[in-house]
Amino acid sequence: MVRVASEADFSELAELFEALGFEQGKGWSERAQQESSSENSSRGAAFLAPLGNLELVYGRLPADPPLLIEVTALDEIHTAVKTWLMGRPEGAAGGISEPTLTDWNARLFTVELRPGLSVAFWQSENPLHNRPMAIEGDLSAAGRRFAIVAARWNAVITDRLLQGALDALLRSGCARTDVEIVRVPGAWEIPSAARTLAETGRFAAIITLGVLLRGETAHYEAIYNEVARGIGQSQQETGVPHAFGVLTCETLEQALDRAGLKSGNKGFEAGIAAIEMASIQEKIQMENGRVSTAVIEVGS
Ligand code: DLZ
Repeated sequence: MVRVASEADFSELAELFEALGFEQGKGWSERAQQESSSENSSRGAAFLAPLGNLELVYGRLPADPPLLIEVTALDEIHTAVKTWLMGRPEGAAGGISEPTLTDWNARLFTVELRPGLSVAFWQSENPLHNRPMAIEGDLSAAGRRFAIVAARWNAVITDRLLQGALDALLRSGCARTDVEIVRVPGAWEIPSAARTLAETGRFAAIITLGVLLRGETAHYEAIYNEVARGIGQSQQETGVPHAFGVLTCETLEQALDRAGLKSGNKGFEAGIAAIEMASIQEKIQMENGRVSTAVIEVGS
């Protein structure tokens, strides 16, 4: 929360943040009942930052303006602020400095909206600055390609799993044209199709979907073990994440529960796991320049 000196400063800053694309949160306004002096009224304007951190500073502030905003794309923000300033009736009256290196390993520019009202934007030059402790995937599927391998055996269930997986991908921003669906006869055939798709190098992740019913499957354990081993091996040897959405159930009723009835939709869960793993894979590669894999199991 930042207290500003006047209503004019309040409006000026609010306009600037709106122009920079900050999403507006719920503001508030409070007026004293008896007196109308501005001393007795207050207003808040909220701007939502998708990622934020609270920084306590003891001693001198690292720069002059009391309002220091850390950003991750300083040059783009600089251009946006400049454009906004030029569009004001008074133009870039107060002035905007060029981004310059500070003595605390950051680049910073200051914009003076008018005398006495300045804001500084800065970006750390340390690539590890404010990095979370763990690498975590995001859940955006936009711009990534996915393949789904779905068995036709027990289609009444696998169709629902497929619907769930597609739902996860499309609702997470994946384009329909970026999803390739391959139908195979049964669970036994999933690993070879998954491996062929993974080896093309065209997909960020593969989603495998099938249902094995213990009561109806001869050599159930042997088939299940082989399917799981084959999918895991394809993932490990190609480096492409494979989400495991092969259900192993005692009965058809149990399988139905896991395909959209009582126990969620394991196809949807496999879709989300694939999206997350695709993102994690990308981040690990960016950080370390190498590929890592992990087993994702959502079935059983
Ligand atoms: C043969 C068979 C049996 C008995 N049960 C299942 C099953 O429960 N789930 C499944 O996905 N597939 C089953 N299959 C078919 C095999 O997976 C495979 O498609 C055939 O044996 C042909 O290779």
